[in-house]
Amino acid sequence: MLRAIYPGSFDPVTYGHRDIIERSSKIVDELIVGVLCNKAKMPLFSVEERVKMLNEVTKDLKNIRIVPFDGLLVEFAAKMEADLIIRGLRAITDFEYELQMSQTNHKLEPNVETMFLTTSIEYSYLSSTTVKEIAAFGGDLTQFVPEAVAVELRKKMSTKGE
Ligand code: COD
Repeated sequence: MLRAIYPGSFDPVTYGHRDIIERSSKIVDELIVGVLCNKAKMPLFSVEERVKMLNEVTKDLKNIRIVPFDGLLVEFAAKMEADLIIRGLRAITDFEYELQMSQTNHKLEPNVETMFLTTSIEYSYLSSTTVKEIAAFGGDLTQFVPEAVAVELRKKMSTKGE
């Protein structure tokens, strides 16, 4: 039984994340999508909102669990009895951060390996940050996030600053 964790902020989940989730779910027996609670990161969406959107956009996938976490990723991985951490790699700019993170995690917990999936070409430019910026200026979100997420983004932007 191979169990992996795909951790992230998912603020909000994009088609890029969804693609990594779907591809990973075919490699492992169970995939736990770990959603970081950390309020210090000042996310646009609460952890409950991010979990809800992730549940919605992965409802067609069978071997997935969406679980919020706080604290160290390796401690969460140990608690979940995961064998692997999965991360997505877009451009070379991701590499330095990901290398440092995987090496730190390996020092902290040598039993958990990190595996990288390279982005699909059509999503290589896509990030939650870009999506939030497009939403803030009322741009078309169709190519970037599933409709359920676009609805939540539009709602959030219209109430922001109220
Ligand atoms: N295509 C492919 N992959 C993508 C795309 C895309 N278009 N967009 C994002 N991704 C990948 C990212 O590269 C990443 O692997 C994953 O999806 C999630 O991305 P984000 O941006 O939602 O999440 P991050 O990178 O902010 O998540 C960071 C963590 C929450 C994993 C990290 O901060 C963490 O582990 N925190 C806990 C504290 C801890 O243990 N710290 C020590 C680690 S060194």
